Amino acid sequence: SDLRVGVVGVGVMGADHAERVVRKTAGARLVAVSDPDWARAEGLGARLDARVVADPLELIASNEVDAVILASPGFVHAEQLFACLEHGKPVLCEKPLTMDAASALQVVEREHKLGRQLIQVGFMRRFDPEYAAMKQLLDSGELGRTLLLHNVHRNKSVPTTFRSEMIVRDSMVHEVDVARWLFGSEITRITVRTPQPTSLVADGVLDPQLALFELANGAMADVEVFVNFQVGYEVRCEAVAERGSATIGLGAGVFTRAGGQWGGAMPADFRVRFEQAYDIEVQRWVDATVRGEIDGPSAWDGYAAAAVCEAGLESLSSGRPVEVTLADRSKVLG
Ligand code: ISE
Repeated sequence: SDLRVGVVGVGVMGADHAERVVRKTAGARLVAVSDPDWARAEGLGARLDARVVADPLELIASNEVDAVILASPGFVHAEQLFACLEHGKPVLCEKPLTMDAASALQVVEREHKLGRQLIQVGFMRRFDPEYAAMKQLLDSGELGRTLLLHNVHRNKSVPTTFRSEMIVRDSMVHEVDVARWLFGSEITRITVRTPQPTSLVADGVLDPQLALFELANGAMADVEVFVNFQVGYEVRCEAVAERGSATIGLGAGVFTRAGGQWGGAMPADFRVRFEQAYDIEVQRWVDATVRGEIDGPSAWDGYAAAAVCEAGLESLSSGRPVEVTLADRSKVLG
């Protein structure tokens, strides 16, 4: 029988996942949704034929729910993750795992005590066919050792509530995971600097931001995150290796040349650019959950990203490099 999925938080991402479970995901069905905005939850529940549960912890505890997708804001993830662990519910938790390293490490330790992996973190770029192909090429050794990553991560625009810290914790966090995953190495130092901000942003928000990640294996990654780019949604990555480079994110669909112009269309937002990645991520998560073995980005991946972002926030305010100190993985995970 189908995996009965509940979605907590039905804003932009949660509603997209709820639709995905109903319309595109084999072996799963949507049974319940929860959101503080009752009207929003009710509208979606009616449209997708799912029960509306006011209290997210009640949805998580419900014996009608086998697995949970957490698409609530980061500041309520810790409490909801502990509830998923307490009730033994496999959970796909949208990034960030939690708001800081300490709470993220608590989640890792609490899950480890259970003796089985229940948490997958929504680092969906690992499932994007372009990123997956790049990793395969780099891992093949054909280009030699990878030395550098150059990342560009642009949103067309974000709500005025999107502050400087969220640019690190909600957006740059993807490049933190991409760097850890492509290099297979931890980030040991982060520096975040900002130019004179764009005038097209709410007062006081430092946008764009430039970051430098230094990794334990000696490699480096630089990132431009610009969340009010105005033109469209654009995520590019170039890996520079000893005998060549690989670039993804140029996919502009059909390139046209007409009327003295050339170019292609840009997607409006991440749900369009990464639709396939989200589809693959959720299908793979359902299949793994049904098999009883979560094999996607782990709570440790979420913790490591939270620790790098916490150091990134410190560097954002000081403008100076900040060392990233992780717990001893062999001690924590035994
Ligand atoms: C959003 O939460 C995402 O995860 C998108 O991938 C990212 O591009 C966007 O900036 C975030 O707000």
